[in-house]
Amino acid sequence: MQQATLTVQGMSCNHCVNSIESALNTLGVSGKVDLAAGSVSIQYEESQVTLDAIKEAIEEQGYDVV
Ligand SMILES: [Cu+2]
Repeated sequence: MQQATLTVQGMSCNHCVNSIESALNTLGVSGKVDLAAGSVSIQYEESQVTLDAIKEAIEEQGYDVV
């Protein structure tokens, strides 16, 4: 199990949190958004999904992974 914390720009409300967390869930990634910090903590299996795919999923929702 890998853990990482991504800095994500553009998150401002609970809608953003839900969009990102459900996009991550679709990939089988457990993610937790910290709105105040502007970060997303993720846990994922490297054999199942790449960090690039996770970043892409967040960007597809309209946010920028820094
Ligand atoms: Cu929002």
